[in-house]
Order: sequence, then C-alpha cells, then structure tokens
Amino acid sequence: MDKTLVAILMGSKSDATAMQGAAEVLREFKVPFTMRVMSAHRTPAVAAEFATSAEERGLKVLICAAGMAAHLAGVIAAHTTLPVIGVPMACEPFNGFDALLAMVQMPPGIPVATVTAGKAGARNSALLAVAILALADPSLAARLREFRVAQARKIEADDASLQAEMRA
Ligand code: RP5
Repeated sequence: MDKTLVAILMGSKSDATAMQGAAEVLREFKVPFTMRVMSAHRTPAVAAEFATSAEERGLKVLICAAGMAAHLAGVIAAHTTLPVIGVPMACEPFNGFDALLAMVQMPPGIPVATVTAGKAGARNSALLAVAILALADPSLAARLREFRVAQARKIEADDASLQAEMRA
C-alpha cells in the first residue's frame, strides 16, 4: 500500500498531542495516512472542500478530532459518504463531555462513528479505521487478528505477574 487511505483531521494544532496515538497505530499497521488541521468554524471552506474531494483522491476513512462545540466530524460527514470517525477532544472547562455530546448527537441520515474522548479514543479511531480497511484487505485483516492475540497475551502476562506479586 502506498496511496493515502486515511486522513486524520483535527480542529486545532492543540489536538495534535492527543491524536499522536492514532498516527502511531496507523504506522504500526503500515496504513498510509495524512494529518491535517482544519476547522468546521475557523476554516469551513477548507473542511468542506477536503471532504467533498476525499473520495476521488482515494481516501477511504476520515478520522476527525475536535473539542468544545465539536462540529468537524459532522461537517466532514455532511460532505462525503466515506466513513467518518469522530474523536472528542478534552478541553476546559468540560473536559470532553461537551465534544462527545456534540459529535455523537448527529441527526439521522448523517452518521459519525464516535469513539471515546482523548488519547484512548485516538487509538481506537485508528483501530476502527484499520478494521474498516481490513474488510477489503486480507493481509491487513491478518495483522489486526495478530494485534488482538498479542494484546491478549500481554494481559495474560500482566495477570501472571500480578498473581506472582500477590504470592510473594
Ligand atoms: C476546537 O476547539 C479544536 O478542535 C480544539 O480542540 C478546541 C480549542 O482550539 P484552540 O483554541 O486550542 O485552537 O475547535
């Protein structure tokens, strides 16, 4: 794979730290991606144009991170039929609950697959993007299954080490 398949979009550069986990996961799975800052409110024309032309440019999944009145994912979804995954960002004073409600409360007809807020959501957004791409890519599907097995092995190893500590 060498064509950009996933876009990680964020409403502000201040979202970039939280969204690094999404980039890490996509790198781990060797999924080509791009990262852009664009805003539903501050650069609405840029966001609309990006979403409108995304499919013809070969993109398959769009991840959108935003905080506060988090409209980026919804606005992107309004301009494309590609799958859109929303990641609420935690900002003061409501720590992401505001963004979660803004993102998850899409009207029927324009879905946004909203994951949890912050760093956990960032990682899960990329894993969900991988799962969507894996539907049409058996080798990616195999890597996703291997990831799950490795994750389970780590939990089992953690449990074994906890049991050993408790016996000591
Ligand atoms: C949202 O407002 C951004 O996605 C960011 O999470 C939040 C604050 O933006 P900045 O003031 O840090 O640029 O649009």
